[in-house]
Amino acid sequence: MSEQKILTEEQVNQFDCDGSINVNGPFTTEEIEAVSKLLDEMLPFEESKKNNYDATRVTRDIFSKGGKLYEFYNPVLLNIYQHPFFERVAQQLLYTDKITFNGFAMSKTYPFRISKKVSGEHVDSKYRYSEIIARPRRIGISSMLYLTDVTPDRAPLKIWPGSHIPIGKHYDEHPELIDTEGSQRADLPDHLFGDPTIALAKAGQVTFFINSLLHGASENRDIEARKVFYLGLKPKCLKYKIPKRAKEKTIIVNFFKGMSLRLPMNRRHMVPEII
Ligand SMILES: O=C(O)CCC(=O)C(=O)O
Ligand SMILES: [Fe+2]
Repeated sequence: MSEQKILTEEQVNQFDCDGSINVNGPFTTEEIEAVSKLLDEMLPFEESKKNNYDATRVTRDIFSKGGKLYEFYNPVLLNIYQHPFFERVAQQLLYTDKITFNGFAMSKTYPFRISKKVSGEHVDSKYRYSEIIARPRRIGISSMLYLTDVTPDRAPLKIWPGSHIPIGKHYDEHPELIDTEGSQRADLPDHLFGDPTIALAKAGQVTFFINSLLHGASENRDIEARKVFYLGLKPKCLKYKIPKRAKEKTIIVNFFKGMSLRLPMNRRHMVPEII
């Protein structure tokens, strides 16, 4: 295990119980502002013609929603995701030295008055409890780097602490329900998950959470947009899963090949192998 530990034992334990933690990131105000400015250019407000379009959350990612993969090669973004901070934290949370990227996204959540709907309550992936408690864990985790402060009004992420545990036990009993997709709350077992908490943060902080934790977006009732850069991480030994809604597998393979060439030599081990 790496010498340089970022999280305290309490934080690691909290992640174990709650399925999420919020921590201080390593970036300077200038670095955060540079990404924030870039997101304004990359994610301008677009009125969609589709009725069900989620206008609160204009996102380009590698899996869907009109993602333009080359945008993630932007040096300002590369400077962020190549930072060893994410790898070091994931090493502690997943109990392995060998970590790879597991997905990229960015979002700008516009104020409610110009939005149509927010993303519902869901899990991003389905994991068995046995996979969560395995060492290394056999799960993916997400990190959300906040580029703006997140106040109660400014679309904080809603999280149901500890919900990954009953959800994981459900999938231990029903492994036939597991696929490469997430699930909406309505399709999860009828369990009392209790009240959600909201993830408040300062710009530059990072929320890490288990992809099978029940969570959801909330409305932005503020006047400023909320901006986030998302980085998925996984243990190297866990297969990179290409979701059904992804375009061609070769597009993803080529995206990561191009990323490898752009990363500094000593960061290339973070690129996942796609098989
Ligand atoms: O950004 C948020 O507040 C929630 C986003 C989310 O849960 C997702 O995209 O899967
Ligand atoms: Fe999600």
